[in-house]
Amino acid sequence: MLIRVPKKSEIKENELTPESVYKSRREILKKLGIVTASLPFAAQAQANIFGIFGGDDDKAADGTTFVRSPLVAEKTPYGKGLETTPESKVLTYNNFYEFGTGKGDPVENSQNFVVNPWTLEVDGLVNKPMKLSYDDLLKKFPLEDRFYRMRCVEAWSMNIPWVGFSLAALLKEADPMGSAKYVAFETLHDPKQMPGQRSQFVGGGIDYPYVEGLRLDEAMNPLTLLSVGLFGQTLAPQNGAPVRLVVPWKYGFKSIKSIVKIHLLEAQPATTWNLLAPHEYGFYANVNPQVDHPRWSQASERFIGEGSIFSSRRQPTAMFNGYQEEVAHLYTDMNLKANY
Ligand SMILES: Nc1nc2c(c(=O)[nH]1)N[C@H]1C(S)=C(S)[C@@H](COP(=O)(O)O)O[C@H]1N2
Ligand SMILES: [Mo]
Repeated sequence: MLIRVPKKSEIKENELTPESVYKSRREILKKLGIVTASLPFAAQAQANIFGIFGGDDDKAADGTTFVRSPLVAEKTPYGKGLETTPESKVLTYNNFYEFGTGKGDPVENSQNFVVNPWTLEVDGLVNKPMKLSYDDLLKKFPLEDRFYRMRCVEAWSMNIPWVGFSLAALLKEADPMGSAKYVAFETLHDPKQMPGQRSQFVGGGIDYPYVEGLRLDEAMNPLTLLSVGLFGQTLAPQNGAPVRLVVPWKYGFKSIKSIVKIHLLEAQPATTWNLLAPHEYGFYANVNPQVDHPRWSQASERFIGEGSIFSSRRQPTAMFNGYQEEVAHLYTDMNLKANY
């Protein structure tokens, strides 16, 4: 994971404009009746004639045209009191190398990604293999609001209100065999839709499909979420629609996006970043301020909140990203430095 300094041309309008100005522009557009979750092409052209977006940018201010749907979810106490990262940043500052390695590439290259129909297959060492459709993902398990901290290994963080259900609920339904010890996950492989899978250069040298894994007890922990939404609506493609993993006590690369396969097995599965740079990215990847990345410190992080991405505040990194009460017991006999 390289830390790239974005070129000026890659910086989104909403990173350069103070949030209040940016918001009031959206308000003006709303009053004019020409801004919705997805701005129709004619309205975009009209907005450009008005010079409201400026330059030759023909997209809505947050860069999204994909249509998301509202979700009904049960409120939960997770994340009470956390400061929310603005939705505009969660939607435009992303890592999803299948759509390019720049933070603005996923939103730019994924708006036509097809998420319905979708099939998520659950197989391997289970008594009841399953195939879930797009509708199953949204309706089979009761949805919950889960407001979690998210910490990328690159030392930035966000607080994101997810919608989803515990991975444990799905695994219980599939009924793991006694021999199952690990869970492997796989992202869609579709070079036609994902430019990073067509070119090693665009895709950051990763061998696709992107794969991840958890120990079965980590997968069964109540915190481990299969997310189908954020900010009360279905996921946008750049965030891993229609279904992605969220493991809030681990570095973000464990939270694999756009999953098509969940496979239970006996041996520890291979994982994408570990294959690419084994001495930098381990299988466990637990957030830990005392275990530095070989090329940078993990003691503190840049929290992405209101205001410019470049002026975000530094804050100390929390052990297990603040979830030690929920997960420390999983690692009592483990050397966390050796098992990074
Ligand atoms: N398939 C896939 N999943 C992925 C990635 C990716 O490149 N491909 N990037 C990971 C990384 S490094 C992070 S930090 C999170 C970012 O999630 P977000 O963009 O929704 O905040 O997604 C993770 N899941
Ligand atoms: Mo990350």
